[in-house]
Amino acid sequence: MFKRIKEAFKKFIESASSIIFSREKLESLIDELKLELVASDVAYEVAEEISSRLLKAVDEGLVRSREDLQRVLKNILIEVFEKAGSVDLLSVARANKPCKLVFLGVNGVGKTTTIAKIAVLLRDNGFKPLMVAADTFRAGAQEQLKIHSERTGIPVFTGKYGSDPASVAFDAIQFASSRGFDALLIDTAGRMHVDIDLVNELKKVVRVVKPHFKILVVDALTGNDAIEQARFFNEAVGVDGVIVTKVDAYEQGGVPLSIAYILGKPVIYAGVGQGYKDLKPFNVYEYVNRILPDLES
Ligand SMILES: Nc1nc2c(ncn2[C@@H]2O[C@H](COP(=O)(O)OP(=O)(O)OP(=O)(O)O)[C@@H](O)[C@H]2O)c(=O)[nH]1
Ligand SMILES: [Mg+2]
Repeated sequence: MFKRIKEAFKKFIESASSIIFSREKLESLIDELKLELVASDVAYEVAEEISSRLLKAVDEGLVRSREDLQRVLKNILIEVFEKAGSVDLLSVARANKPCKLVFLGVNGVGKTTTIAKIAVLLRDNGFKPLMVAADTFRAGAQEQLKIHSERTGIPVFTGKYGSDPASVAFDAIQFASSRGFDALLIDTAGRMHVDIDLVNELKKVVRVVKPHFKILVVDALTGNDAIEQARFFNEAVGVDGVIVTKVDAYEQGGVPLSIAYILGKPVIYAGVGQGYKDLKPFNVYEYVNRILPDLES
């Protein structure tokens, strides 16, 4: 996990250790680091921010040793995540019953699986969740959620193919309140992310549902695409938090950092496998410690 970005930081800190800490030499190492970061799925503006903050620290005389570099880098990374804030989804759900969660994301990122994972998590925490198949566009979308419903025993609300997703979501809300469901997980259509019809459809769903939380699901393995999708959905309907999937197979490492910086919204969970329990709360400190090299090594 996150091998490549860790390697980038490690190489940087090790190369820096073997030189005298002059501005000129550090500057060229920082330039190299920037390129390595971009190759590790760090969005250009984030890599740019990291390098200019590093140079500033150098100019302020804060970087005289390998330990200094490590500390300065750690502070820069933590600050990116602190600016993005943090959200405890279970607290949001407890504070808003019935809690309405809308899931956004393009096809194939793991959106449906993630909905089932969150539904299981909510059930394990005492909620009565209902999954809602508001993707009435794509053949198979409703069946996918039904399969997860059969496997997990968590009910699903479906509508007719071709019907208006917003009206399916609206009906689901009525159904939930009459049956005592206290959390709705609404699956929306994915398609291509440059589709204006999709934007209008999602806007309508959001207008009708008035969700308490809009969760964007992105696939870490798509790298820069995931970052572009984040920008797109955030501009289209606004995103409150992000779940990054397939982190178990992800080596580049930069996607969570880039998303936090670019959206200024928290990464709340990481998908770490195909099972329903393969979902981990995203821990900023753990992530930062993982992508920076250990000083001893
Ligand atoms: N390794 C791994 N696989 C995952 C993870 N999340 C989802 N998957 C797998 O990714 C594939 C696609 O997941 P879906 O949930 O169907 O994705 P989707 O975004 O709903 O896709 P469509 O509805 O087909 O567009 C499935 O084989 C999932 O098991 C994860 O965190 N790790
Ligand atoms: Mg799906």
